[in-house]
Amino acid sequence: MHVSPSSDATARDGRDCLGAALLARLETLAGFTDGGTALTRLYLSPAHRAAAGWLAGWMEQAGMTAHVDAAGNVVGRYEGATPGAPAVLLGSHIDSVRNAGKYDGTLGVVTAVAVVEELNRRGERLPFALEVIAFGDEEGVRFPVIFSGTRAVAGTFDPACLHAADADGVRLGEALAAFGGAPAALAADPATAARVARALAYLEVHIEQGPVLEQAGVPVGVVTAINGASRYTLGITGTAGHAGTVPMAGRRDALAAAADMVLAVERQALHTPGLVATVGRLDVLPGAVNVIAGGARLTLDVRSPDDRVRRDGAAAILDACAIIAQRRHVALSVDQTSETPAAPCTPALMDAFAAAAARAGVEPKRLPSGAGHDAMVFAGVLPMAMLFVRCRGGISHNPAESITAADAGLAAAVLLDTLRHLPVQALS
Ligand code: HGY
Ligand code: MN
Ligand code: MN
Repeated sequence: MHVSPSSDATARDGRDCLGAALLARLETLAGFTDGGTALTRLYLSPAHRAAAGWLAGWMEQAGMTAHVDAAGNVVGRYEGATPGAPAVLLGSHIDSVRNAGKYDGTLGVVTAVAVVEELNRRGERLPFALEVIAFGDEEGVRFPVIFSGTRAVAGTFDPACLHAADADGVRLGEALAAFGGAPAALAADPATAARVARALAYLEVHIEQGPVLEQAGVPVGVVTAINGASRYTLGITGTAGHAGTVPMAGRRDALAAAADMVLAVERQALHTPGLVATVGRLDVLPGAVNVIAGGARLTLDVRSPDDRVRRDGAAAILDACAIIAQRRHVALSVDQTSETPAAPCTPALMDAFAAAAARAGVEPKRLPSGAGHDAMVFAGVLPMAMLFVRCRGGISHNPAESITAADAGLAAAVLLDTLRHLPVQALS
């Protein structure tokens, strides 16, 4: 990463050159997909394994030792001035949603490796080690659990999630063993993968996934807090029947009940300040044009910067769904699949990011994150902070996700400069 600190123009050219190299790496990484029209890379899938292999190779070229840990994360380590010194953890995730963009998660991993590559090129060692971690399960799309890899590193892994099954009935533990992870070790002692005991902090670069930075005309932002999130799976059981013969009155139509519930979710969130709620997936059984739906299953995602607003909002939504089920004489089951509290970022690290951005000539905007991130799993475990990068139109979880080479290069330069000026004393 040839970021020369000489003149502003030269520094900017160096950053743009680096940014173009980062985008090229991200293009290559996007090629590891599970198929479909755009990028889909699910936890422990063949595409995840291929991406992990490519990434480990690049990490080693960049001067790190690299391995896949018990939970399927790719971990690269670059020693500090004293071998075996405690590490600052850097990274993000390389799993994606379905039909994803190329930058969600991967930008944070590729930026972190590029920073190590530059330090290694210069033969520069920091007062601490660096560990770059590519988490494999941030999105929680394949299995009905989330942050499996991140929680393993943070020491909060729940062995019960090894039994979570995907849509094909494959259990997470089985898939992890096939991937090269160590489910038995995680089941016996979840702390086997924990890396926080000898870590100083966690820093993450990530696209904003919203429009705030672009509207403010600012390339990078410092995250103040990450919204909390609750996820549920709702099951609705009615009575399947012949679409042509069953009278309308008295039907127990599971899809019609689900439709009522989806609108109840939207209504509650629209009328509750600071609350967002989404039904992202709806499966219908048996799913035939001439059959009244006997069953339906929907996912529910509820978020807020305020944990009380989120919990009260989720409770109100579930109450409304129960009333709809009763009125329509269908059965309703509710399974909460995850809950992650809102996570404030560490002021000293936020200030370190802001100072580095200022040294690069950018006055960063401070903003909350509506999206969840691996960083939130480290709240209360390690000092943590995030640097956001502007993305076009705030579009994300969409193949149209887009960033510029200049912004990517700036983010890498800011991350490197933050590490060179890290207030280590303020972190203990
Ligand atoms: O859902 C989220 O906020 C993140 O993209 N996993
Ligand atoms: Mn995402
Ligand atoms: Mn993400």
